[in-house]
Amino acid sequence: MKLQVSLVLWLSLVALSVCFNGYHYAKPPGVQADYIEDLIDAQKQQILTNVLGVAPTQTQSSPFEATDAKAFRVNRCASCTCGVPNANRIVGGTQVRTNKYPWIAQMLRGSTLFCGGTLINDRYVLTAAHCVYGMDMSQVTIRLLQYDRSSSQAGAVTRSVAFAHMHAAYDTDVLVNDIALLRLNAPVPLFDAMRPVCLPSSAQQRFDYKQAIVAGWGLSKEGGATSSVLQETVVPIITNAQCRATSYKSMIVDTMLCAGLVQTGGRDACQGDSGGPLIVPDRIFRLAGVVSFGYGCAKPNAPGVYTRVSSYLDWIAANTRDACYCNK
Ligand code: 4AZ
Repeated sequence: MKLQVSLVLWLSLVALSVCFNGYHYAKPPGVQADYIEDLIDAQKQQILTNVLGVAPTQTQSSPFEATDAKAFRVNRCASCTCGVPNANRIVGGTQVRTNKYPWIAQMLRGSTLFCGGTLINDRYVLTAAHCVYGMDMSQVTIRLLQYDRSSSQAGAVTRSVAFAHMHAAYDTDVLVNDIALLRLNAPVPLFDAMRPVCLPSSAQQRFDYKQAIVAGWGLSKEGGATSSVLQETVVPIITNAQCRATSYKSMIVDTMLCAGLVQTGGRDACQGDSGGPLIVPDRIFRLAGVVSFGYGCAKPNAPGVYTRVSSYLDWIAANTRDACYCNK
């Protein structure tokens, strides 16, 4: 009896907290907020242990990768599909320049684009810590769905940064943990052409030897000019062992990822692309890396270095609990 009352009381409190948590989208039937489930499970275990003196046997199977003990648990409360690009459509014989990668964000100070970023849910843009470090974020604007910067595109979404969460262990000397989350001042409606990217499926997803796409409005060559229209290029992801055999040597740590043409160079991210996405097609597009640094741009023996997103899934989940992720 005591057990039932406690459980009912707890479940009512959780239901109330879900109602007041500011969800922006109706939760589709059957889709449960993962971390709420965790809380309920933990509380149930505690109550049963208190009452029965023993913990119940675990019968419920996890909806996440069974092998991954620290599965990435987020609140999947937006009814959308992450990682789906927009197709270019032909309407009345005129090509409509749609935004192929709707998750790509611009970071602007005044009208100057200084970094990129990636929308990962309805509230947060993931970027590089060095795009945030020492910056007065009240002066920064985030813009989405503006593939051509020279036009004031209809449909562009503009936000300010309510809070910048730089990784606490970002180290400016060795450039490790070059990752930051930007909480937007208002959620982004995830309808029509607007979709976030998908995150890696687990901490084990490495993307070695995959062909990835890096995109941004940064310099189109070293010492050149920024681009007005979004540029993209395909770069192969190499292993960290291969990357340590280039000019970077031991500075490449496990939480970094390298991509580029080591022998010839010629394709790379460059200044202004920092913070932007390195994405890999895996049925949908997943964010494998955040543009971090490099010796110059597109040089042989100096591939682009990225923050390895799969190393930060727990950190991302823990710091985006108030956001809605796509449920598919
Ligand atoms: C930069 O300065 C930068 N070639 C970003 C990426 C790369 C080089 C420089 C990679 O923001």
